[in-house]
Amino acid sequence: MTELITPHGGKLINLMASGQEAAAIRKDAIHYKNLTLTERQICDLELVVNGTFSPLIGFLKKGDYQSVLDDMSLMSGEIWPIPVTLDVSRSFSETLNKGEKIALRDNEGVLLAILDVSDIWTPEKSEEAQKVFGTVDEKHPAVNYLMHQAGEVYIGGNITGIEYPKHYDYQLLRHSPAELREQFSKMGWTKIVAFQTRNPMHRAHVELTTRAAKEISGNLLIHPVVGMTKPGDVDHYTRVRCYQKILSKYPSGTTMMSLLPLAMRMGGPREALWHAIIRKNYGCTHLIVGRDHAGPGNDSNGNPFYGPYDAQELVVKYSDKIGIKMVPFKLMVYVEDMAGYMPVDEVPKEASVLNISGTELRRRLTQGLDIPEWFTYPEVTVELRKTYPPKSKQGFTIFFTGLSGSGKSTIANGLLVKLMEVGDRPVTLLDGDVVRMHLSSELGFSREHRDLNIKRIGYVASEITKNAGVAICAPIAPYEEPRRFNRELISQVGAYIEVHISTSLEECERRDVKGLYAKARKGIIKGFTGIDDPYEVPDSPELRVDTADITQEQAVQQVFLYLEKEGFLG
Ligand code: PPS
Repeated sequence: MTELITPHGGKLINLMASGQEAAAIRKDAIHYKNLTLTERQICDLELVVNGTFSPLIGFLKKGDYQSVLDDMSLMSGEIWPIPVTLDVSRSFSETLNKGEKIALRDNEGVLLAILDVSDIWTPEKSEEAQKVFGTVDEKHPAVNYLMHQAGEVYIGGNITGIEYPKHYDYQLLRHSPAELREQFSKMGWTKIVAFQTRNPMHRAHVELTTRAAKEISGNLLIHPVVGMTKPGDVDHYTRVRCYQKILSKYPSGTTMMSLLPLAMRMGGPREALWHAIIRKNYGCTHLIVGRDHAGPGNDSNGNPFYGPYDAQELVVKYSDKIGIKMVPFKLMVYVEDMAGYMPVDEVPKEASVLNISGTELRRRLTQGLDIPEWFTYPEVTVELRKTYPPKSKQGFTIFFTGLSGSGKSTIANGLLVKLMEVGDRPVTLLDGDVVRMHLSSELGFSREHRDLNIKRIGYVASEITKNAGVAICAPIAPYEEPRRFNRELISQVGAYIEVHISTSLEECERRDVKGLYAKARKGIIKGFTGIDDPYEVPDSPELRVDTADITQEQAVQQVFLYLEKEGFLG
């Protein structure tokens, strides 16, 4: 461990072993127990090792943990508001002894660090939730994580870093605290205000950050979080492309950007204080804290988890003690008459004010509607439109389900041709028989095998959908559970449209194109859907089509018109 003292931000810890030490430790580590870290633990580890979390020198030990919960400080008295803990399963914890070393690895087995286990304990999770986040409501993302994803047992101890987690994205935009302090020093920046963000930036943010830098007569650090943010946030690739466009809007030489691989907790006031300590460690002198800083939205009763200015109050209270000042900001709104932005509390009473919320922005993007220039820069809109294309350009999966002989394949083939005629997206047909030949050739028709078959189809369809293509699937898919699974998977990356081909068993059996019903009735084929294996009728498909009394062309038209009505066709 080294401690660096610089004019920027005081003491800074670095837990990375030197090359020689690391080589020796790697040899010993083959005898240690291994722990594969989760995504969040890897974020935490990187920031403990590189000094972002100074004065921490490992994952919290039991005494420090309790002190953080009760007093927002370590046992040494230094302010620390968020428990940075290493959670593991009970079964793993039972193999451990205090005093042993364990190897912390990423999911490819790369050795990242060694932990000297000094404490092993079972935390009272609801106490932690209540004391740190002020609630046990599982709608709070960090409470939800704590209750449902975090392991039952915590292990605390000091860390020795061996290798930083690999980042293949934006390497030149990532800095350790020491590197950033060094850069500030080179540029002669002495007063630096940091702007923390997990969202794309627009004109209001540029206005706000410019005012903040002027207010302190200093420079600006755009410091976006690219580790883990709130589920559902705009992905960091899109955001970084937007930030890069935004950077050109500041007077040259005044502003720089660095990416922070922090795993946010959305912990409101305590998190704001954490953000302030982190920025102090990066050599900043000020942090902008706006309205509802690091707020997780509303609780189960529809009320905000934190008051809009709770975070500002807490940061101000501890500002002197932690050694960084706050630049508070109110919500910035666009005042039409003045053709400019101003803090909401400074707007003259009679003036008309404009604002576009994140939700409204998403709506406009997915419907291909105008994004006004008073709100954001055209270059930013172009980047956002790449990630949120209008429905007519998004990928989708159309999932036919129904009995053998119900007409699924015929309609799927007809629809394939219709969509090829339109020609605006690549289309892939995953027909039941074809999938069974190429993707699931080793599978039979047991429940287990059918589930596997349907989930494989769902996986392929989700990849096609994610990449803006159309996947047409046409298996029997007789069971509800794998259908629901696919719907959930695919809905995250595009639209999912379930079409139940509801042609009756009698009609399918009457057609018996392949002669399989006859065989099933005679018991030559066992476990045949509709005969001696169930078909669970979908409760609420997007569309139901019965092919008994209509032509094949009419059936295809029904599906095609549905797609048109819902805005999937240009
Ligand atoms: S499933 O349940 O979704 O995995 O079935 P799927 O992959 O669509 O395969 C159905 C085709 O396999 C033939 N076949 C059977 N179907 C149902 N039950 C049993 N036991 C069975 N054995 C073989 C049948 O020809 C199905 O094709 P389609 O096109 O649906 O008629």
